Amino acid sequence: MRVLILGGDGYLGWPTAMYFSARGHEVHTIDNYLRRRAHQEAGTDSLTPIAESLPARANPWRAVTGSTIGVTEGDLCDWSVVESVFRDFQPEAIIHYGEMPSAPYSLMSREHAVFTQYNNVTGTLNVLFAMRDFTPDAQLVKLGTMGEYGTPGIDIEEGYITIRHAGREDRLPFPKVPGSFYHASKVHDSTNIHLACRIWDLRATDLNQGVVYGIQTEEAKADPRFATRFDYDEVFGTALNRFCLQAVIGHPLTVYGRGGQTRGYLNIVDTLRCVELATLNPAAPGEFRVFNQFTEQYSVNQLADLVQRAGREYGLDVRVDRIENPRVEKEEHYYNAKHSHLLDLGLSPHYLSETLIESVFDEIGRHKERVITKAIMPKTKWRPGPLLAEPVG
Ligand code: NAD
Ligand code: USQ
Repeated sequence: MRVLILGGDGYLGWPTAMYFSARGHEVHTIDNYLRRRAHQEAGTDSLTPIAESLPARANPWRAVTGSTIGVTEGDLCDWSVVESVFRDFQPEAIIHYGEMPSAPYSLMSREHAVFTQYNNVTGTLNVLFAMRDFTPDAQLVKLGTMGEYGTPGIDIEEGYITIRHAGREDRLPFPKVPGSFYHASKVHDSTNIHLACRIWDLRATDLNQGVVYGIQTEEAKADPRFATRFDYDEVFGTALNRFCLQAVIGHPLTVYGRGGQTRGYLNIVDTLRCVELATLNPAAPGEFRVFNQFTEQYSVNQLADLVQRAGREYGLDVRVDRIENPRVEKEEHYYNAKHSHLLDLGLSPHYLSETLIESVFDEIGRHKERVITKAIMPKTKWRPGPLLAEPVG
């Protein structure tokens, strides 16, 4: 299958490119290095050293495996880039990771909020028009987020809910209450993709993904030049990855507020399998399918406990600090999200265990001299004003 991977230089995009290439698909990637530039501007970096560009990753991949991963270094917001790749490559599947993925980044300033929504919504609109005009039979596999739903006091369904109102009933998109301008950009994308499916008969799967953890995939660990990025800073690092790194370098775990914030989590190897399952079992023409893509639910406190226990086994002295929450979010809440569609398609989850955390510790330990400690404590607040310097409990 001809598979186009948007955001192919990213934490998830690069391992996905290798995964599909290793399985005999013809892979092409697009990326404009937004993530790399954001790190340069902030003085932060990936923990793992990664090759300096997509061609510098794709060339050794070809030398070792004999398979080519095509590269376009360009911006999805630039129509001429999107148009020429769709015309030339004629993708059968488009896997879309190519967006600005950080909630704190989108709350840094007015400019960051505007940029996030412009970048994410415009890039996706360009992709939808390119599909309509050049590859109407192709399918879109789009990375959305569980954060589109927020934390409602009812069970979260997979995309749709049947509502009875004033004596009538309909199956409608599940209500969305996103918690950042980034998460809101994904809601806007979902609305636009759903509309495009209805009016142009496009096929799409929205993968509402939970928080991803882990570094190693089968392909990424085969050669140091195939490594994916691993971020732990306050802007791009995600909860469990940050906690693992903090444990290894002896930094207290940064639990925000009361720590009851519950989210869906999944291992990076399951991300690749979920995307593959969605791609190999496409939506029908006109169908806008939604899968909730995570394997387990944890509160922040439960994650901190797990990392502390695994750390003890590993010989680390792990302290947990409850610090002032820089975000505005519920810190104790009901959370029960359905996630059966990908299991029904054949997903066998890799659940979080202390053994797995210890292998993440190993990998972090190998690069710990690269850690930029000043990048760890949160500075970005949802509401203006200073943060408390001391732990709150
Ligand atoms: P990432 O930043 O590492 O990857 C995104 C890639 O897209 C980057 O390489 C970036 O340079 C590129 N990009 C962004 N805007 C672009 C544009 N306009 N043109 C071309 N390239 C562009 O992030 P990630 O963690 O790999 O996330 C990938 C996708 O998955 C994102 O859409 C994110 O919202 C979603 N997601 C991630 C997680 C997670 O925990 N990592 C969880 C749920 C959803
Ligand atoms: N948190 C802490 N301490 C930290 C970091 C985070 O307590 O050091 C808390 C946050 O306050 C939040 C939870 O952990 O309650 C998750 O935060 P996160 O930074 O790991 O995840 P989030 O901001 O939600 O974003 C990440 C990805 C994003 C993706 C999302 C999936 O960056 O691309 O969309 O996870 S989800 O959370 O399901 O929306």
